Amino acid sequence: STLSSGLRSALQRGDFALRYQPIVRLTDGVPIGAEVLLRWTHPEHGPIAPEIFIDLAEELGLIGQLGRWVLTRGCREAAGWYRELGDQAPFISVNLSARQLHDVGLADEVLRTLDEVGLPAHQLQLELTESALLGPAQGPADALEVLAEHGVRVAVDDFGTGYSNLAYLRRLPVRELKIAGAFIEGLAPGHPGTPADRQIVASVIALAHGLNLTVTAEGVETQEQAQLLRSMGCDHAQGWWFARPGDPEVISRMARGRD
Ligand code: G
Ligand code: G
Ligand code: MN
Ligand code: NA
Repeated sequence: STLSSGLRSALQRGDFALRYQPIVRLTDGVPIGAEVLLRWTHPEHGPIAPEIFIDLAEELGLIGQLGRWVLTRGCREAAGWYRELGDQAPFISVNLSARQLHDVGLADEVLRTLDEVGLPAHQLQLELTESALLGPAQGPADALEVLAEHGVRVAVDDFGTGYSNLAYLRRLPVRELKIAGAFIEGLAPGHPGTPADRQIVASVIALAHGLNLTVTAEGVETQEQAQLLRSMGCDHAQGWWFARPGDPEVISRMARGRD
């Protein structure tokens, strides 16, 4: 079958998988959060990259339905962590596309979902790219304001890879910057990108802290990168060095301190 018809029937059956990747505090390695990452395996074509099927879902007008599925499942999982661990539980970090942000019902839908599954708002983080946050649209800005007032965390995903217009940081209730993995890759000693990447990463950390935001480094693959980031004052990190995206039980086990 085609990708489109495959995606439609997968949505009818809820035939997707979610992987969870810990976001750790660099000072002590404690998992303070987990990013939820959507996966889809087409029955004939095998695993499809999220960039491809999420774009397709947007084109087909299915992103609302798919996004609700991810949000509900992710929040339900996190509600389980919260029931067990209370405020020690990791928050859940959900990616939202620009299209989802511009959906007029977003704030109501998110708040209703939190209520339904019994997850406090401060246990949810929404990740938005710079390009999604740019532009003058008042509706999405108001939705983020409402969500932030309830305690939902807003993070800028892939920070540094969008446009260099930072004005949105002044007018939106952003709590955290996530440094794109592309900049972290170059932190390895001997890597050709080292001097520039180190300067960029240091500047993003300074910018974040200057604005009272926390900062997460993504795509941390080595111990050297983790140590360097820690010494640079970066707050949080995620990447294969800590854990690959995996089963939700890995997160709860880490959070209980058994790992
Ligand atoms: O593991 P990784 O290949 O999942 O993710 C690739 C890209 O897909 C990333 O940019 C990530 O933000 C995005 N992505 C993963 N899961 C979701 C999701 O549930 N919703 C949206 N909008 N993007 C997602
Ligand atoms: O755009 P976003 O930051 O949401 O995408 C996260 C993507 O990064 C996912 O595709 C996830 O699988 C991937 N990822 C997570 N950790 C690592 C890592 O250490 N190295 C690399 N190369 N990719 C990673
Ligand atoms: Mn992300
Ligand atoms: Na990112």
